[in-house]
Formats: sequence, C-alpha cells, structure tokens
Amino acid sequence: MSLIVVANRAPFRLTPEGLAPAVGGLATALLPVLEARGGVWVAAGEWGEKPIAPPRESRVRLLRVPLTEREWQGYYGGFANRVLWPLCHYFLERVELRREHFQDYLRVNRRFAEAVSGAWREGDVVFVQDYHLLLLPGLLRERIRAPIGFFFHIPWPSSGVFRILPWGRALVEGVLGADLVGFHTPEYVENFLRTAAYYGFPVEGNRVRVGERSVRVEAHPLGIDTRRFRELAEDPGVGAHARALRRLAGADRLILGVDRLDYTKGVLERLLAYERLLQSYPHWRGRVAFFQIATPSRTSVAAYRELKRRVDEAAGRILGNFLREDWVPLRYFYQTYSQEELAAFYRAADVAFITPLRDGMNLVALEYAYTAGEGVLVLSSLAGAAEYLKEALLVNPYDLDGMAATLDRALRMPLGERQERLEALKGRVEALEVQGWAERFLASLEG
Ligand code: ADQ
Repeated sequence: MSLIVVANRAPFRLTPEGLAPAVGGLATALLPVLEARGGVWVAAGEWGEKPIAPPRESRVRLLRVPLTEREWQGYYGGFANRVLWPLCHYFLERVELRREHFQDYLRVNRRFAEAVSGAWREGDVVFVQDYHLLLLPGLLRERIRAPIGFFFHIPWPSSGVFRILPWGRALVEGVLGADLVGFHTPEYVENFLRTAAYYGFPVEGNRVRVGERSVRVEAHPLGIDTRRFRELAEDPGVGAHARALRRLAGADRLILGVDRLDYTKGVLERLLAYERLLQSYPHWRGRVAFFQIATPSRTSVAAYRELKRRVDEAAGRILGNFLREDWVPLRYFYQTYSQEELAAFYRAADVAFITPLRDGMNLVALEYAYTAGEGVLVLSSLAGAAEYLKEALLVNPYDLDGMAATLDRALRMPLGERQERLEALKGRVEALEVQGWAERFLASLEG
C-alpha cells in the first residue's frame, strides 16, 4: 500500500549540487519510508517559492498545493505562526486572534483536502503532519475512506490554555478525523484527551469516541538518524574541524547552544544565564567560552525580528562587560550550518546548553548526546526530550540563577560521571531511532 505524507513543507531543498533531502526531523523520518513503499508527499506551494521536483531517481512523487500570497500569509504567517505556535508553547500574550486568519487556514486546509483526495487510491494510507493542518484529517474523512494518521510535532497545551481559541472545538474535531493521533510525550497525549473531553467527546483510556468511530491517541517520540550521526562522530574531517573550534574557543571549557532563532527556544534567557555564571562564579572568567549558533527563522514575522534585536543587544553587553584581550567569552553565529559542521560543534563542546522555554521534543539535544565524545547535556525540563533523556542535567529555563548553578556543576563534573551519563544517554537516543518512529506509527495505524 502506498503512503501519502502531507506536510506544510516539501522534504527536498536546493543545493549547489542539485536537489537533496531537507535537513531536519521530518524529511529524515519520513523520506526513507516513503521511498521504500512508494508514494506521494503533498506540501504547500509556498507563494513566491521556486517550484522544485524530487530527484529523478526518487520513488517519491511531490505534489504541491499552490497558494496565493494572501493565503500563505493568512494560513502560515497568521494562524499557524501567530496563533497556534505561541499558544501551544504557552506564550499567550503573543497570540493574535484574527477571524480572517482562521478563514484562510480553513481555506488552505480545504485545498490540501482536495489535493490529497485527488491523489488517493483505494488502499493508500494518509499520514498528516503538524499544526499547520489540524483541520485536514476531518476534511479528508468526509471525502475518502483511508486510514488516516496525524502527528503533532509541538506541545499540545493544557486544555485550559487550548480553550482560549474561539475555534478550539472545530480544530479538535478536525484532528479527530484521524484514526490514530500521535504526540511526542504522554503529557501531550493527556492534554489532548482532556481537551477532547472538554469539547464533549467521550474518552476511555487512550481512545476518543466520535460517533461510531474510536480514535486512538498515543505517544510516539521522534528520534534522530543514529547511523548518520555515528558516521559523523567518527569522521576524521569532523574531528579536525572540532579541534579547530577548540582552538578558536581559546578556553579550558566550551559551552554550546544550537537553535532556530525562535522565542520558544529561550536563547535570550540562556545568554542571561551565562552572564549570571560569569558574574556569580567569577573563577570561570577567562576559562570558559560559549558558542551560540542561531539559525535565522521566520524573519518575516515581526516578533522574530524583535527577538533578534534583543539577542544582539544581550550578546553585545556580555562582550562589552567581559571581553579581554586574551579571552572572548561569547561567540554568536547567526547562520545555518551543514550537518557535518554541526557535528564538529557537538564534538568540540564540553557542555550543550539546551534550554527551550517549551519544545515539542528538541532533536538538537538528541543529536548532541549521540555525537559528543565527552560532554554534559544541560537540558530544559520543559522540552519533550526531558521525558526521555533522564541522565541530562535538567534545568528550569526561566530560572537564571538555577541555570547558572547547573552550568557551574556541569563544567566541574568529574570525568567518570560525565562518561557514565553520556553512555546512558546514547542508549536512550538509540532507542528513539528515527526510522523506527515512522514504522511504529504506521504499524499501529494499520494494525
Ligand atoms: P524545531 O523547532 O525546528 O522542530 P528541533 O527538534 O531542535 O527543533 O530540530 C531542529 C533541527 O534543525 C535539528 O535537526 C538541527 O540539527 C537542525 N538545526 C538547528 N540549527 C541549525 C543550524 N544552525 N544549522 C543547521 N541545522 C540546524 C519542531 C519542534 C521540535 C520537534 C521537531 C521534530 O519544534 O520540538 O523536536 O519539530 O518533531
């Protein structure tokens, strides 16, 4: 049976050598399964974007849903990124409720439903991805008799928060068009079940009743491509680059942060915590360096430009206060890197400081734990990954003093303890292997 994957974005990107699979969780998780079974990937034809086709040898067909500028702005820039994204990450003051954005979201979800039902053949399985397409499973249910899976990559918030949405019931009903609904953690499953119950759907165990149907809700944590990251960890080129980064750091210890520049990732709070470390634990001055990598993201949204300004300002202040002729306390790289380059940063760092204010999972934490040679993972307790990476040092990303104290502990951790924790973490990441994710989800859907 063929598979139809539906997501906002296409799984390919244009490189100087031609078309390549996109870097990031979704493409890595789903392309191999789609190649193996054959099938279609349906994605938005982002307004103004150059059309691309899959590489010629691929068994994957790419189907675009062309959107007008207005539709794209309303559905993506408006409802997805100014309503659902901040709401699900508990940034309630950033939520901008506008009826016309919801209308665009509904219209675009309908366009997706038409495209998918046009491509669907009897027996095909449909797998819908993420917060851009909450209404799609319901719209598909009205049109085709397919097994439908839905996976939500970001946190499902507590029902008290979700109820802020005037369209909450319609959105939950849309999700419940699926046969199987997946989240990264049991907490999000629980939140979703309570939300469904609030809107009057009977819940029994992990099942929601919708008329005659029963919808299953399960935790399916996403992992990383462990084989790929093991190769990178052992690559001599990556090793050489890692040593060069250590020389550049020019300090005994190197701390690393890697994120898209997004307000949910806690980059600003993290810089403030590092500043607190330098203030409150002055013996680290001159002995520690912090590299923060931030990938430009959603730069057309004003909130993201404002965040960039504030991060620039904090970085400037830290340098202004602490920089010495023989020591650069902070380097801030505002750019995208290849996986090889990221792996070199992971190999070089003594401490990964990954402190999102909320995060569905956070694959960077997994990538670091799996690739590092001898490192300590300091991880936000509010990331989905904290549910699984038990040997990380967990921090509250809002508590600057707590983060500074934990950094100090991480920097002083004896070798034996570091090795023990990292070894255990690698085992945890192994268990979350990415190919298994899609297979387990689809087996449960079809089973
Ligand atoms: P994201 O919010 O994008 O994903 P994350 O899970 O950390 O967050 O994935 C980021 C990916 O981008 C990682 O694979 C990382 O290697 C890569 N990346 C980050 N910075 C980079 C840089 N400067 N250069 C190159 N690559 C970079 C959303 C949710 C997460 C959830 C995933 C998957 O917000 O919570 O874990 O989907 O479900």
